[in-house]
Amino acid sequence: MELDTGLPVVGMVGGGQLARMTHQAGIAMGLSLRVLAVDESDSAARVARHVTLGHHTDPQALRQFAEQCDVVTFDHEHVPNVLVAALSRDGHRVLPSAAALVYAQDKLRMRQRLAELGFPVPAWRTVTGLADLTDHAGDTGWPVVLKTARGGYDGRGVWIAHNAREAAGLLKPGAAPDAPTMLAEAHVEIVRELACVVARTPSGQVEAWPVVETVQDRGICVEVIAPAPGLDPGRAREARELAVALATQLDVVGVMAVELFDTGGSLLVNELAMRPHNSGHWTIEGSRTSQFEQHLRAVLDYPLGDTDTTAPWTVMANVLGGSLGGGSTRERMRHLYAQDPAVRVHWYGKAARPGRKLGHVTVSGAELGPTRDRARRAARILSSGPSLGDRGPDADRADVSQPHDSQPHGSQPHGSQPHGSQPHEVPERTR
Ligand code: AIR
Repeated sequence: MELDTGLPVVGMVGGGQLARMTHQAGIAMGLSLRVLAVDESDSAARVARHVTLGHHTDPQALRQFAEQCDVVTFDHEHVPNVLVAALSRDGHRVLPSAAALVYAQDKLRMRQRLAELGFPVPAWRTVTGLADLTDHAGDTGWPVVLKTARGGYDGRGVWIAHNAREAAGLLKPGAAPDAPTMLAEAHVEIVRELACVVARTPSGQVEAWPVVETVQDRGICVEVIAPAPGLDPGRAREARELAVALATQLDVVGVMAVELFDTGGSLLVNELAMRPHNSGHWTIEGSRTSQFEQHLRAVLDYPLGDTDTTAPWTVMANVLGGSLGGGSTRERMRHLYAQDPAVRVHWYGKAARPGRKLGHVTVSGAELGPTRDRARRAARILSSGPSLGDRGPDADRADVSQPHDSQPHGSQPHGSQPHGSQPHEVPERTR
């Protein structure tokens, strides 16, 4: 407990954007999140007051960090499960527990447990060698999805083999590890991907947000639409009930995201995450309680907040690094705010790398089409700079081609290729 405020100390292992946004939510709750970060330039380390530098795989760093905290929680799944268990054995309060977290860390364990509990999952099998992959294809047909059980994220650790030759290339005979660390899954024909984010307290209260549609590009989430458009109310109820039941049966504490495949006729569980999740970023503006606040409430065993929406539609679009375009980040921000001042922007303070999540934007509205267009356009402007088509809803009102102040950064006309001579891909670092 912080002696001067009388409030508990929450520590998060990992200093990424999820910790950064959790810290932001914690401020209003009187908290000042402790962060165990690898580097002082990590997203949350740039903004939190109490940062410990150390690696999430170092037992001593974890122990010393936990000693400063009343409760320890996570910004990613990469802390070895045995170390999470060791912290609890040493008497530290760690949430979610190692026993629950393993199902978000190890896809094989997750598939086995969910199948035992009777939750719907794609056909799968453990892969210890090429024969398992080809046998699986014998049952489900090609293509077959090959996944690493541990450590994959944002499209990494997932491969698709369309035929035996490709499978052999992925898994050379004799090259498979001794312990089963891979799994094969049926390549499910899906209509779209959905997600249901829930939070659960140690006392067993569970709240779910509306089911959302997630749009992926090469394995990376690029857009989230809340609620999922055109989802049959019965199916939406089924997804929420499934997520609530999963959180309860796996004894999860904190936020959990359940990624789902919508096959048209049924729902299948794809993946689990036990932390705030990209598919819940929309809740900062689009729900009465954000997933970050809810995660803190849950790990502190406070009663959970209301998950009702604040608008008929909310669309979140990620700003990814890597696309070449003109203009500094400041110019892009000026352009975006001039075009569409109601867009909510969240930068994570990260250096740009291709495909890296650098920030996101959120737009709420009464009609899905324009709301989605605005979110997409805003993300495009921030990641690649404005293009000729980027005339926002207020374009006639705000003359974005003539910024009103004469700062040198803003003096370029927008909408053509004026910045081509000085491409600037790396966003300015923000504090
Ligand atoms: N994260 C964790 N699992 C999935 C995601 N997106 C968040 C966490 C983590 C950060 O992404 O906040 O710390 C790592 O981002 P990056 O770009 O450094 O890989």
